[in-house]
Amino acid sequence: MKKRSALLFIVFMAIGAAICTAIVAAARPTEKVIHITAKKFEFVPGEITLKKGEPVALEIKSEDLEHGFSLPDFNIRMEIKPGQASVVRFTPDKVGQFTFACNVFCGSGHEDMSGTLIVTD
Ligand SMILES: [Cu+2]
Repeated sequence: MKKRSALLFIVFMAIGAAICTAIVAAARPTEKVIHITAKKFEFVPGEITLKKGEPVALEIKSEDLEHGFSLPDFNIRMEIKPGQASVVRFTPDKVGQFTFACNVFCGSGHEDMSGTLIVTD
């Protein structure tokens, strides 16, 4: 009898743990993934539209040489090395139009290497 209650206890604990895991997974908001390509001298896409409060992961790859990605309104700054994806996660907390740009000198068109982030309500 003792063995049986111990077994029941283990089964209940396992079910409880499974339920807790499912609740935690469901509570985590789904993150939107945006793939961006950086190349001389543009970002593709050059315009990104996001929703305020919606978590996002920007996955940026360089097609040629080292670039940067700077989005000062959201305190984002990162280096984009060729051959590897750089990922930044954030949740836009304000609505508006914001400029992102390359902040690593990459050649004579570097100054024009920028894009627009639109955050809607
Ligand atoms: Cu650049």
